[in-house]
Amino acid sequence: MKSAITLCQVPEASAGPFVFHQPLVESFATAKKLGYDAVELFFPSADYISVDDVLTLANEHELSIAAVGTGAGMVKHGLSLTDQRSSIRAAALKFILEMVEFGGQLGAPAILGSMQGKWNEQVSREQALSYLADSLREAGKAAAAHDVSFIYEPLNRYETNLINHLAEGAEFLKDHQLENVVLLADLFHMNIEETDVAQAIRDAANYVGHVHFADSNRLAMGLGHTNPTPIIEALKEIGYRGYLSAEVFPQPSPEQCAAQEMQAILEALS
Ligand code: LER
Ligand code: MN
Repeated sequence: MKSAITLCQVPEASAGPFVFHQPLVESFATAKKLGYDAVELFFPSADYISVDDVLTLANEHELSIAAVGTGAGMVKHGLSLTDQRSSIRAAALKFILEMVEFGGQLGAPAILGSMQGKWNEQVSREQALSYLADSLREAGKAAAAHDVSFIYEPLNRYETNLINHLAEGAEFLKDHQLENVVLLADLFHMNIEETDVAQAIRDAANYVGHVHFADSNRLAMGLGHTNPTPIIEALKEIGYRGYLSAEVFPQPSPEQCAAQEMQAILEALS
């Protein structure tokens, strides 16, 4: 398993669970200094910075790009893949596919989190899940052209009412035969929703493609009450070789948070 840390350049998400909000050069340098293997990027859109400029930063600091988030499509542009308006759904899918292209050129998968939206009085659960499946199919196909997966993230009940558990996510991907789409195990969401986080990981073994390594309170691992040991054992057991990515609140400070998370990752993997 490898380590990654989140870098956010979206002002609308300045209070979100992302560690570094500083200029990219500074953030890349600190991530490298603290021993991270990779960074996970949260940008306002796919044209925020050129692929070449990101590659230059990555090469200079010997960091990989673990993944690119798409949440700005929701928090900045108000887009959702399950919106009742077809124009918004189309714009949402366009945004996601642009992020898939951007990430793909960096060898990184894109993540669908908050842009999955919610079902409501205007859009039934069945209809919303059908929209979601159609978009995941497109995104999986587009990602395959770059030899990366597309990552779908079940969220906790306060963020979506579509899919809250890893098992439901795995079943959804299987039932709809969604190729090249994997699941994100965000330990914060799972702490709220799963009966047993480690067992949920084992049960979704073939689908786990990325991990947000957050403690129960969404602080760096070690600052809440999650015991990471059985979770790491489960990840080892299923042969997970991807990232443990620090999508956590930058407390008590971004640097202290990043150092704490790195220490927890090193302990977990030792
Ligand atoms: C995104 O990875 C995520 O976990 C969401 O909770 C962000 O709102
Ligand atoms: Mn997450």
